Amino acid sequence: MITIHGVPLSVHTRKAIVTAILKKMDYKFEVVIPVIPDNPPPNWSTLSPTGLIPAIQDGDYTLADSNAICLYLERKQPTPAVLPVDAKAYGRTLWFDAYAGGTLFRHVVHPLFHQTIVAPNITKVPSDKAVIDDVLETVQPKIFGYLESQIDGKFLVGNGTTLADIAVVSNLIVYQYIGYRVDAATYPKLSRYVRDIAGLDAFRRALEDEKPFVANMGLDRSFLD
Ligand SMILES: N[C@@H](CCC(=O)N[C@@H](CS)C(=O)NCC(=O)O)C(=O)O
Repeated sequence: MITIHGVPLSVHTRKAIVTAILKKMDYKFEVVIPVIPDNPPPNWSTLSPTGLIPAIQDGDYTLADSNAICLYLERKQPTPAVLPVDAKAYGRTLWFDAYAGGTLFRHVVHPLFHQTIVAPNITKVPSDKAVIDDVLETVQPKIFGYLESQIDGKFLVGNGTTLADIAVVSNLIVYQYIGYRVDAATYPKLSRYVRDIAGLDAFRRALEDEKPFVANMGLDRSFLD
């Protein structure tokens, strides 16, 4: 059985969890919270050379990085596939996974999560309102506008769930956990898309398992009601 190390409500850990659930792979979970000093286990730098979550263990094999992990799971359990066979669809899927991690997470979700949750609650530093305002007013509109322009149907790529949906929606769940909403008037396709993908069985199960962590951190789960 695979062990997934991380926090279930983290953007990148959820990617590994949803992929494992979709593929009906057995996994167990070990909580590692890198932002809490001394929380990671002693062998953490071996499991995750970057120190980031998630990392997995499969027997004596270890692997870090959500993208590497999801591609590993895809090879280990090819069906149902989260990567399309068609070359263009495959490329588009990898593009959205990269965009989700390198742009949506890095420039929107991570700074908002850091300023609203980590700074005031964990590192005990006041939130920087200027950073939050810049993300919401300048950065986010371009990114959400781009995603809105790319949605044409239930899924980002083709007719089924791919790593693109898992990566993008995993980000937008955390975005909503911290109290923000994808405005349906400005982004009607994106708002509907997130709701639909978060309602898929694999996401629902992952989100159900996150409940205790969400409650413990005082996050906002009302968008899932
Ligand atoms: N490229 C990495 C990014 C992982 C990442 O940024 N994880 C975040 C949580 S979602 C983390 O570990 N943050 C803790 C920290 O920054 O110390 C992946 O896809 O796994």
